[in-house]
Parts: sequence; structure tokens; C-alpha cells
Amino acid sequence: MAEVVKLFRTWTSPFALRVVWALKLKGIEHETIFEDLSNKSPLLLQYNPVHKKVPVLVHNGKPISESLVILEYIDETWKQNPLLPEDPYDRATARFWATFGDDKVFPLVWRAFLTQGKEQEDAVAAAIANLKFVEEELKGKKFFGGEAIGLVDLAFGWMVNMISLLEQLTSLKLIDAEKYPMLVLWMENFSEVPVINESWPPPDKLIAAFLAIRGR
Ligand SMILES: N[C@@H](CCC(=O)N[C@@H](CS)C(=O)NCC(=O)O)C(=O)O
Repeated sequence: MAEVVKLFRTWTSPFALRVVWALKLKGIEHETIFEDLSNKSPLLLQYNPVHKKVPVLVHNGKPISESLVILEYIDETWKQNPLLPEDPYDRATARFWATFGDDKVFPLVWRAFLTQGKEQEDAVAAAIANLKFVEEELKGKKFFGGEAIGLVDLAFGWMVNMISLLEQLTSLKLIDAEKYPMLVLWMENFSEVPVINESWPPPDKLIAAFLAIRGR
């Protein structure tokens, strides 16, 4: 039976971009359904009734939501170009860092993006402090898992354009190249991977979309 893979997403969603990258790295053909989050489609609500968010991957009619869960599903379903290491301890470590990024870095950067003044400065300071742990984790490595791109890289991929966007839109500096050389190097290595590089949303369109969100 031919496989049917559908991805419900928006073009701005950093969580959905992880899934796009994973499918491309695995070479999986898929159909993309772009959602309007101000008017979610009945299918999105049917497939993700709990969170009502994108991304949702639908594989042969079965929906999977939450981007990190989707990445693991993709890795278990299509074995080529593995995203997680084989060793159980290394797998646990990868899951730890992917979750750390979503729990302890992304929300702070997002808060910095949506706020101003003291609240914004506090969010940036807290994000910078948490990124120190990430900097240490990257010491001596090209990617989080070593030489090959993997799940943790995809999970942190949002940082590359969100941080430069935040730095462009505000006067704040998040990543100082002298204090965070490994993070800067990782961002360069990550961006150079063709599958990653070819999938970014157009920067001007993204700035306009994020300014609209910030305005609201
Ligand atoms: N933890 C979720 C976060 C997904 C998420 O926040 N998606 C946003 C778009 S970036 C969304 O669909 N928001 C719609 C809403 O909150 O109603 C994941 O990793 O998939």
C-alpha cells in the first residue's frame, strides 16, 4: 500500500519546521496542509483535539501531534538517516536536551519577543543563563550528537532565525560570540546543511508576520 503522509502546519511555526526538516532528511514525500490559526480547519481540530495546535503529522490516516513526539515517530518509522543515537543512554541524553530547549529556552525567548522593558530584559537574562548549559553541552562537537545532524539539532533549530529576528527587532543581544562560541559555531554548522538551509521561511515575510504577532 502506498504511504500517505500529510503535515498540517503554518509556514511561520518553528515547531512545524522541525518536522519539515526531519521528513526531508529521511526523504519522505508528503503533502502539506497550511492552516490559518485564526480559523483552524475542522480536520486540524479533529486530528489534534487536545492542544488544537500545529504541527500534526497524519500517517496513513493516523494523527500524531507534538513536534518532539512526531520527530521520534518519524525516526522509528523510517530508519534511514537516524535522528536519535542507538545507545539507550545517548537516546535519553538527546531527549533531555530537546526537552530542555522547549521548557527552558524557547518560552523565555518567546516572552522576550512579546514583552518590553524590565520583563523583556529579565526574560533575555534567564534565556542567556540557560543557554550556558547548552554551550557546555556542545563543547568539542559539531552537532549535539557528534558529527551527524540529529533530533536535538532539529529541536534547537528555531534558535537560528528566532534569535537573529529578536536581535533585529529589539536592541537586545542574546548570543555573544565571545561568551558562546560553541553555540555560534553550531548555528553556522546547522545552517550549512542543505536540507536546513533550503527550508527557512523568507526572512522579510517572517519579520512582517512576527511584528504582527508582537503588535497583537
Ligand atoms: N509543544 C507543541 C507546540 C506547538 C505550537 O505551539 N504550535 C503553535 C504554532 S507555532 C500553534 O499551533 N498555536 C495555535 C494555538 O495556540 O491556538 C509542539 O512542539 O508541537
